[in-house]
Amino acid sequence: MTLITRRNALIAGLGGSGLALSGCAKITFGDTLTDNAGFQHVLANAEAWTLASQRFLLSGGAMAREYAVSDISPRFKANGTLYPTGEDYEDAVNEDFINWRLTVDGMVKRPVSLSVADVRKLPSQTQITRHDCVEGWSAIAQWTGVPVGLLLKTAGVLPQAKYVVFHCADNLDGEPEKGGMQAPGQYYESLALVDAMHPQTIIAHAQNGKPLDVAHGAPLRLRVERQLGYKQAKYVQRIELTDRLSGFYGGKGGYWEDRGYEWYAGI
Ligand SMILES: Nc1nc2c(c(=O)[nH]1)N[C@H]1C(S)=C(S)[C@@H](COP(=O)(O)O)O[C@H]1N2
Ligand SMILES: [Mo]
Repeated sequence: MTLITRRNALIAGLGGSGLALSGCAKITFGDTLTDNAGFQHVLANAEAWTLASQRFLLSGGAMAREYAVSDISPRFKANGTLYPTGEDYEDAVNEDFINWRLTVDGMVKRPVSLSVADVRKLPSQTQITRHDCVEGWSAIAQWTGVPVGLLLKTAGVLPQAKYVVFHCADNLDGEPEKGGMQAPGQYYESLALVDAMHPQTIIAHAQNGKPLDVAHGAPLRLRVERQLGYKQAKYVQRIELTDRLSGFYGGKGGYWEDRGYEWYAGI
């Protein structure tokens, strides 16, 4: 079972990247994307990423279970922020996220800034996985997106970086009944580099074959498949490399971590 899953993931990874890449190369030449240095770097690194994920799979790294299309839940509950407050997000929805940027910066050699359209043109992968929320519900969905590892390789992670911080667009109220530090705050999450580089860790732009809807994190969200629901940051705008988590928000590496949850939320 595990072997078959790995093998399929490997084939999907190789085939998917190769196909998408040749498609991208065509689009890129003689087109405005040529001016986008970040985008060019991502394409140049797609092959390096494929090799790296192949090595990971062959070395026996633990993969989250993947499911069949028939297992997809008819309804996937939305949780936490369902619609970020504020005019900026409202404007972004109204203009179909054309001015939304995803930046990769901090302890990197070459900061990257991508539009959602750029992200959609990058080599994507698709995985059907189960989401487990600590509140006691689970749901299976298919996610399509760009490996975070590919984005990191493109930006060139500096040797001193240890963590990857995901900044989100929403402010969430505390939930006093859960105890801990309950002031409202900006949602954010973070991962150790090894989990960010995991071949199933992606910035997803589609759920069940359709662009993400607002309740599920439009236009871009994190999927880190071997961890719990609260790590799956929605509305991601910025990916920041750092050597310590103490300088961010409450200092514990995430909105819920600052309120008492575990930082390493392995399933
Ligand atoms: N930006 C942001 N990301 C978030 C949250 C949130 O409130 N804001 N809630 C988290 C929690 S607790 C869960 S279970 C999942 C829910 O994702 P869904 O709304 O797509 O089901 O998103 C996680 N990521
Ligand atoms: Mo959750």
